[in-house]
Amino acid sequence: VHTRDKKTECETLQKCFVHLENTSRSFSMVIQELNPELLVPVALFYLILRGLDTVEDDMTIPLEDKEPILRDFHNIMEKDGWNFNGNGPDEKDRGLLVDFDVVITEYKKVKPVYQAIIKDITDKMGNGMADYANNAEHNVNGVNTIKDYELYCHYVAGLVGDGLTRLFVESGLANPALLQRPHLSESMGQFLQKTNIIRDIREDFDDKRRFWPKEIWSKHVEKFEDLFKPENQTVALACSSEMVLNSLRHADECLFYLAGIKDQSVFNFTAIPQAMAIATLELVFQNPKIFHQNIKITKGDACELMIQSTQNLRIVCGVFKTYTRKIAKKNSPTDPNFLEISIACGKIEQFI
Ligand code: PS7
Ligand code: MN
Ligand code: MN
Ligand code: MN
Ligand code: MN
Ligand code: MN
Repeated sequence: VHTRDKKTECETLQKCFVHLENTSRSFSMVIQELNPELLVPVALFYLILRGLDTVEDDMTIPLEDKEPILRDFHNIMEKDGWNFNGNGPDEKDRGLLVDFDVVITEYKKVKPVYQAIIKDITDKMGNGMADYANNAEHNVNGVNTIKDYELYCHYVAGLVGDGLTRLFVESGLANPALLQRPHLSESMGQFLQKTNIIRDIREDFDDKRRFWPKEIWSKHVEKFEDLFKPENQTVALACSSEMVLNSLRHADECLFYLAGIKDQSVFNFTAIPQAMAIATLELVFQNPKIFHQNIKITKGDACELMIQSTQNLRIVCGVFKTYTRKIAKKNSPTDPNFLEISIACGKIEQFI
């Protein structure tokens, strides 16, 4: 059921949707089926943050050019006609920034209350990303403490959870009580981002970016690059288990968050990425491939998850249980975090 109304869309908005489809496989579909009140605001929120992330991710942009763009992006996104040609030729979403003026034009047509939320989150995220851009204070040779790791995940994902929750509540589609429990929207973002960081370890390493915190990896290996050596596979897997455990601890709060969503289209939009994340977490758990290549859940599994996550909370809890049971099955008593992982999986069993 596409709620998007193509006939009444002007040319710039159509171009925005082309960029949405080009930049995200998983999000474009769920965004286009959102409640009409939020469809366009959330699509533009996505494109603005995707643009910001395309600057953050590009390691060919010199830091002296990158930092001011990240810090000022919340003003840049309001400059009529602005676009950016500075990405390297290999940056996958460079086309969005080359054409960014269409996003700016459409953003300015959004209801002012929604614009204010989008701008506030972009301001905080851009400044947070700049703090962590390579060789900056928090990220000299990678992230150091678990606290720094969680602060990075707050900037790039926890804040998205906050902004989306404010949009859902402002439009009457979610329980306002969610705003009194900011931990829950934070966990929705943290769970997605931490799972992404575990899965992307090889790709990020090749890009000279290190998001696994030293406080965790140093318990298992002496140098970060040792994680990738075949002779260290056992300790590297123990390290990845600790990373998985750290992410898994958000799973129960994600299910509590989903219980606060009233609207079916918002439920689907919020539940699908979480279901994909728990399946991805199971896939990366005790999987030595993560240190050598980028792995993904199969198309078939993704389809199945999409169908299940668009039913109701009970079914989504069932999906979480299915995958935490698989994690528990792979969990080994020789793993230093065996007991903790087993407890974290057990917590999910208590849900309806
Ligand atoms: C506004 C829909 C639903 C309460 C582009 C959706 C990068 C995992 O780290 O490029 O560069 O490798 O693979 C989405 C909470 C954010 C968090 C965040 C905006 C869920 C720019 C998604 C998505 C909150 C910052 C994957 C966080 O990108 O990552 C909208 C509720 C964007 C959500 C980034 C990461 C997304 C991510 P990386 P990716
Ligand atoms: Mn990215
Ligand atoms: Mn990024
Ligand atoms: Mn990336
Ligand atoms: Mn990625
Ligand atoms: Mn990543």
